[in-house]
Amino acid sequence: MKKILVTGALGQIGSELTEKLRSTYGEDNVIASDIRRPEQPSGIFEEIDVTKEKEIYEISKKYKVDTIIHLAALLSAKAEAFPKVAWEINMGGLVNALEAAKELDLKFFTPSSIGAFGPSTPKNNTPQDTLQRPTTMYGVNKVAGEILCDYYYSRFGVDTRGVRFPGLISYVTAPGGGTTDYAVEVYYEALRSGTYTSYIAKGTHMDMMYMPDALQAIIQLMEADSDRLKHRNAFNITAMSAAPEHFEEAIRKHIPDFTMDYQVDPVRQGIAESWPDSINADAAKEEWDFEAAYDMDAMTVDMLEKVREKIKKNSA
Ligand code: AKB
Repeated sequence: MKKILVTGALGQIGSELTEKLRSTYGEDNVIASDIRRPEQPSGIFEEIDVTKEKEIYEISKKYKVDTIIHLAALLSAKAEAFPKVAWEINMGGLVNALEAAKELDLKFFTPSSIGAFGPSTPKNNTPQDTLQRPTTMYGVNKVAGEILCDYYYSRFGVDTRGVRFPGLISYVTAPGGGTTDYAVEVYYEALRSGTYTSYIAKGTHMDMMYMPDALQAIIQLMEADSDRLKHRNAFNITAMSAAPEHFEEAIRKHIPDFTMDYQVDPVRQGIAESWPDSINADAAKEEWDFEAAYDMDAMTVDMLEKVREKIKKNSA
């Protein structure tokens, strides 16, 4: 990768990825884009509505990029509330981005998710290649997106690559409309009020990952030797399988009085239950050497420190 366009650059992944790419590949070699302008602009930014057929193409051409990292998407809970809009953004945006990559001969990354699996998928140690019949609109978009990206690779030779992200935990930009968002909220509430009410039930396991590992995964996969890749769209990756009580336990090591109770949201609980409890990420390790650096305890130490600083700064 030398010159990169990021769509959805103001989102949870995009805001941090853009900074990391700029420090790795050079400030002027990363074009951030989103549907709205940032409040505090820094670096090159372009407004792009991914659902407009030619906008990704025009901006990619204007800056002569060699890679598109397409992140613009609606997450699972939001997509369940607005399925038709989700289809338009998640699938319409993806096909426009893939067309730009095809026309301009660009490398291409877009994330899939553990949401690409469904209730009939093996729940534990979910294999890389397995049954995928998701029961959510987000899952339908993700599995269709994986197949579409593979199609652009085999039919048109576009160098498409992707990972199935687990729930991502970060302190810079809040996730919006996901099922795994509780795993971010819990840290803020632990520090603000010492208590958190989880909308996901005790004992509900999902794969999770700290954002630095997720960013590393994107860069490592995009820089991986193409000849080693037997899979493309998309690789299972994970750092931990966790339920709400595991966050409670880890936070209590630092905030002993922290308490957690439960008020389950049936929609997000239903989505969570349709996803795997733990996925197998051997293919990512074998084909491009991916291994997460942060486990629950290391992530919790860092999250509490960073969120504490943020709360202090915002209240100053
Ligand atoms: C969501 O909860 O929708 C996302 C995801 C796992 O894809 N965080």
